[in-house]
Amino acid sequence: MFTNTEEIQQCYRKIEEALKGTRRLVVLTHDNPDPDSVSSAVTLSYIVKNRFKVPSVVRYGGIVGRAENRAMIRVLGLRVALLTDKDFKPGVNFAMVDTQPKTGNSSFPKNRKPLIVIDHHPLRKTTRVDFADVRTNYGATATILTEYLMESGLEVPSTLATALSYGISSETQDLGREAGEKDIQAYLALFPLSNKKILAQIEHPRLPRDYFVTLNRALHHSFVYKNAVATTLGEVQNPDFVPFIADFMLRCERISWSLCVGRFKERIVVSIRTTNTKGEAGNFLRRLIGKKGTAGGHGMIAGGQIPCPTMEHEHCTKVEEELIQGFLRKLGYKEAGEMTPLLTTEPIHT
Ligand SMILES: [Mn+2]
Repeated sequence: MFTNTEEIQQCYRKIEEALKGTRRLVVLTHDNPDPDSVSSAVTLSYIVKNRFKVPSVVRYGGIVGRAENRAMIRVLGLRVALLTDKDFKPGVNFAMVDTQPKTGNSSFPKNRKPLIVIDHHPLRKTTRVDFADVRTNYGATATILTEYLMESGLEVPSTLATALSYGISSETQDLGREAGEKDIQAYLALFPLSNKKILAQIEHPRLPRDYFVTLNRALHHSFVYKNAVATTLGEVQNPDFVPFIADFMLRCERISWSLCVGRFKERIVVSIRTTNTKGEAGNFLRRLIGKKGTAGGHGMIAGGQIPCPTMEHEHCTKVEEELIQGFLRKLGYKEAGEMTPLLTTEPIHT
């Protein structure tokens, strides 16, 4: 069912070796962490503490924005905190989950080397690390950590099972997006151990007013061209709105590519989603953003950011406009200027 026991045990030996001399391990998620990275981080931290007896904490950068993600941390009482300068003490080493150094989506200093990387995004040439376990055929990093947990010989706390099962289901849209046999097996192993009432609370959280404000703005600032939709959100209260809206717009009939941009703290945040399983969204967005910023992702989902230090309105608008035009051109459209509003009063021809 899982990656075979021997393989995982071998990984455990390498981790043990890498951890020698470490007084404390900080497990870092990517910025604005999603359930996949939070559940992976708390699981790795649990294993390091209990199997290797090395003190460990979980840290993130950015903010936890999405209501479901906040609910997950609150309801499960997960101990995660913002990364600060105080975390960089002598004897402290770092692990990164669901991300790698220098990808532009984490707060890990560029001049440091982490000890451990566990991820399902393609291994970067620039990734220098003592132990890397990168499996791009996995739909979620949480699936990799589930395998570690199940082979750890440790008790599987319901909290972790619940977190990981939500990590897998949210990352793969209920096992429908980029999920493989491994993800399904991990989910099935976790489900009996997870707390269903808590899962329901996480999946259906109360929503803040700005959620509705942003949704309204998104609907009025979405434009369609053939099978593509582009949404400009302007300034957002939290950057998680950008991927959320990109996902939401992709649900529109006949749409197979969705681009959403928003402005948050001196950067333009970009998300791309596609229904095309061979869409290579990560590469698509990396090429689209080019040297202007950073981007990453995998087959059907991608995210990136472009720094805009002054955040001058006209400048941002121009950058966003170029992104949208580039998006349509990369999809093979030439006359990209003629997008029509999503909320049109014109009759829709099908
Ligand atoms: Mn992930």
